[in-house]
Amino acid sequence: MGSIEEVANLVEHGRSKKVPAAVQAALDDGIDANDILQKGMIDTMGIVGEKFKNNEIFVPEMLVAAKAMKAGVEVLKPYLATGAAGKLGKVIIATVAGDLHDIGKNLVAMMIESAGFTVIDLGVDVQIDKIIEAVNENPDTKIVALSALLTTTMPSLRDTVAALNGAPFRSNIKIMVGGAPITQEFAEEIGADGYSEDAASAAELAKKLVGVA
Ligand code: B1M
Repeated sequence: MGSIEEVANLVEHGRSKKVPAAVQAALDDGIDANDILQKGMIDTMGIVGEKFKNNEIFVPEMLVAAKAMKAGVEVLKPYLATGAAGKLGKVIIATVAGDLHDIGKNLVAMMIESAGFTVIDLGVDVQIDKIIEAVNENPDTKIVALSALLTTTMPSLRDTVAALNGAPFRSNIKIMVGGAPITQEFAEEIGADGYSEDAASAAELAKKLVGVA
């Protein structure tokens, strides 16, 4: 019998090898993929983060939990993806310089892709020059999507958006930002075109920014 509790327990304790089978068992028992993602994985990472903050666990435990979640997301992917990829244009996505967190960014990339965009994922800790270069190499880019997960990398997000705002191609692209410490207010303050709180609303926002929603 599969259950969300089992997935959550395995993710929390970083049991990467066991997570895929537990996710599959939950799916086979008819549990909704979005519930497995939210309650079994995203909420669990919240618990992991709290334990880290309280010095109950340390960076290695956070890292193995992240790896376990990634292994689970791989199984969920086909159940979460819906649309035909590519039709709505190109999105360049990155986690900003200094920031190594990629789970949220990967989920956003997956949802945007399944909404119908082609996603170019530049990865984590991406320097400003690399993002500018990627847009120059892909002049048909519609959106640059930037993720920041640390309060200490919010200035990096600000600098990246400022650089994009000063680039000659600015009028051809939209900039969207997100990540746990980011707010609508901060997004507006740094001159981004849009902010969204989670991966599902990021896909909606992307469509809105290109005028199809
Ligand atoms: Co780090 N970490 N971490 N960490 N980590 C947090 C973020 C933290 C909140 C934990 C805590 O203290 N409670 C804390 C930040 C505190 C702060 O900023 N004030 C923290 C810290 C302190 C650190 C280090 C500094 C620890 C250290 O070394 N002492 C260090 C920094 C490294 C660096 O980046 N330079 C560090 C390292 C790591 C690991 C590498 C070990 C690992 C990341 C592995 C990986 O990503 N491959 C890790 C992890 C796993 C976490 C927690 C536990 C989980 C993050 C996560 O994946 N969440 C995290 C605690 C937490 O989040 N509660 C924590 C699940 C994910 C689905 O959520 O990323 O928020 P999230 O994405 C969401 C939304 O934010 C949004 O949609 C996503 C899906 O719904 N979203 C967007 C994200 N990007 C978006 C873009 C958009 C729109 C929406 O548009 C473009």
